[in-house]
Amino acid sequence: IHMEKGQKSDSRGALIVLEGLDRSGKTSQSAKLASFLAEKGFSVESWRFPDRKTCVGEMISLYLLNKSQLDDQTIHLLFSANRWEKRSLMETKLRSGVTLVVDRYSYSGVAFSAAKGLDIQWCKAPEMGLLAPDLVLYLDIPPEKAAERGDYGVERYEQLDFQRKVAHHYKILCDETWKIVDGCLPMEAVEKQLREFTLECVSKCQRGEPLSQ
Ligand code: DGP
Ligand code: NA
Ligand code: NA
Repeated sequence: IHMEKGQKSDSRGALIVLEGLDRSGKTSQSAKLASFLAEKGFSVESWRFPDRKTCVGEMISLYLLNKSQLDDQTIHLLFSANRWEKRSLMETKLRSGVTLVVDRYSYSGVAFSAAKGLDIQWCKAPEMGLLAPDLVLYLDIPPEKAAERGDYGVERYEQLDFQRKVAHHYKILCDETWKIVDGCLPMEAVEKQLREFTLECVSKCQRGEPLSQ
């Protein structure tokens, strides 16, 4: 969607997505990034997908905890539905000037399902029409390094061989909206790079860059 003529198009929020393998540090970095923006005086919210609190999200959570079995196509569509059920709220927030820092989005949807061998175009189809991020921050970490981090292996997808395949598919999805940050750097260095890319993006959106799908 593009802003209609005559509509005030300045100062919409930015849609900033963090992506990466499990244990890449996304979750703590998203939280830090959101607090940084809040301290700077931006109106900001921290979101994550899957959102396990909705009905669809509860089904996803049971699946991830190996408490339910679903075939690959079914869980794929549930993850996608979980993003769709938040789409209109997401648009309202962005248009009202709230920047969203989102831990995982459609790229996780495609990379994780394609890693199971599903056709990549089939995987992308249900994501079409969701809002396009203004910036994707990819925390790049070798799967072997991630596997050494605490609590690894608790959930379904935290298996080294599988995460190697996910990493491969993320590399295929990478485009010009992505900024790749070395997730093996010290936390503060990662934080600094994420802040720089984010500030650049946020000011662009404030200048009236339209939202797109
Ligand atoms: P997280 O709460 O960020 O740890 O994510 C839970 C797990 O679900 C993690 O292994 C990544 C995976 N995941 C996130 N989004 C999707 C998705 O859309 N599709 C699939 N198949 N997996 C996803
Ligand atoms: Na995880
Ligand atoms: Na996470």
